[in-house]
Amino acid sequence: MYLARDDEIDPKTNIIAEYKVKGTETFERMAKETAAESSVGTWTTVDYLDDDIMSSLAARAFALDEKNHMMKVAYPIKLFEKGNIPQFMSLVLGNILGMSVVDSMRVVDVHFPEAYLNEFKGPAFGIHGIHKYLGIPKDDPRAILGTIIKPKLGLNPQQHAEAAYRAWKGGIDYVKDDEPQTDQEFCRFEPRVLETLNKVDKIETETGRKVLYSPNITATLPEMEKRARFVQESGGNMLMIDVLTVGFAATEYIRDLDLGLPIHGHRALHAAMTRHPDQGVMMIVLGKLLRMIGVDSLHTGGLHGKMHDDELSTAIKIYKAMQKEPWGNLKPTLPVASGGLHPGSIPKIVNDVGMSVLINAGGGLHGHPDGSVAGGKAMKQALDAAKAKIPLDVYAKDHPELAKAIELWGF
Ligand code: CAP
Ligand code: MG
Repeated sequence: MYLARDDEIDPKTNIIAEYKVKGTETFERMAKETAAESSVGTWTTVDYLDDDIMSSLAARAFALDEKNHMMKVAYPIKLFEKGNIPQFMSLVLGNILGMSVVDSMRVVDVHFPEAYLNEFKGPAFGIHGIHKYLGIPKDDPRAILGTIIKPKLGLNPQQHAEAAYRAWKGGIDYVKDDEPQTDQEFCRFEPRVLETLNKVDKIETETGRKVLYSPNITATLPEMEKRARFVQESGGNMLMIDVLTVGFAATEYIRDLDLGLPIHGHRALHAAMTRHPDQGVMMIVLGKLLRMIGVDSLHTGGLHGKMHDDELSTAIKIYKAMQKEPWGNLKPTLPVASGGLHPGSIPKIVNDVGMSVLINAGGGLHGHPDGSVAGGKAMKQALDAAKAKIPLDVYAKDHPELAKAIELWGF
């Protein structure tokens, strides 16, 4: 019971999860308890659990690899309500991570049959929709350059909008609010949105370029809907949500309003689940679920920045999972590199994960010795150099803003 041979598992009718499990119990016992607790079993037998239920709904552990502490569990697709991510998470990422029979458990990856995947809407825009809005040709993509208004908090709406304008003036495509910026008395949401959207119009009139601004609507769900509709009515072109602190259901609710605004997903809180090497849920799992519910762009790790990342090959896997096409009928989610990045980071990032990415620099743009406009120029120059495959120090010889950025932050 609760165990199977690899060749008995049909990936078309099972969701398959990979777990890293450590403990002092026998590996087989931990595997069986995991499959039982996350499907139809519990800690002791109960009369009502008959053969029919077992044969149709019992999860089965397989591919037990004790040496590497790895196992897979096949979950019959019938265990899951179509289109219901919270229920999926309660089963596959739920009780089992707290069972005392294991010392630790980490959800390493999850693989979905197309039949389950295609019950979700996925991103309304995704990579290609955002590229199209910005006029980036599908057959010649370039990284999208973004910034976060810094300081993280404290600017008033006019100052916030001015900092955004300067970054766009320098040549970047996208500005976001910082993740803890919502509707505080020093910077109320509505005036911040209106002031900054005025600058969107200004820059588009001045340069003919399309630019994006994603106000952070993170709040209670009724308030998020109110703010999202305010952005839409004010002529906004994107939203931002701290998708993990508001939750998957709330994020999906906003996406399903179909307001015609791409959703940028910030992943604050993820480190509580992703960072520990033996306990929690890896970012690739969270990323797949957020792509399914339709986040258009999602932070996926700085690769070469200030925040903790798994080893590079593991971090790159997340980017590939977001960019993967086809993946059922779901559009690809734009992966976002951020955290301690600056112009010198750009060639390494596009070398690792290609051009279908968004690269965000907050301090690495607004901290430029000559200010935010120069910071934006330096970012753009670094991307131009990367695209032309010219080393940054060579390109910097006749690009002073880049020269100053790499003098200060290196590359
Ligand atoms: C980056 C950032 C982002 C982090 C989030 C910050 O600012 O705005 O929230 O990148 O981390 O507040 O630190 P800097 P991740 O560019 O000034 O570092 O992308 O790993 O989720
Ligand atoms: Mg931030």
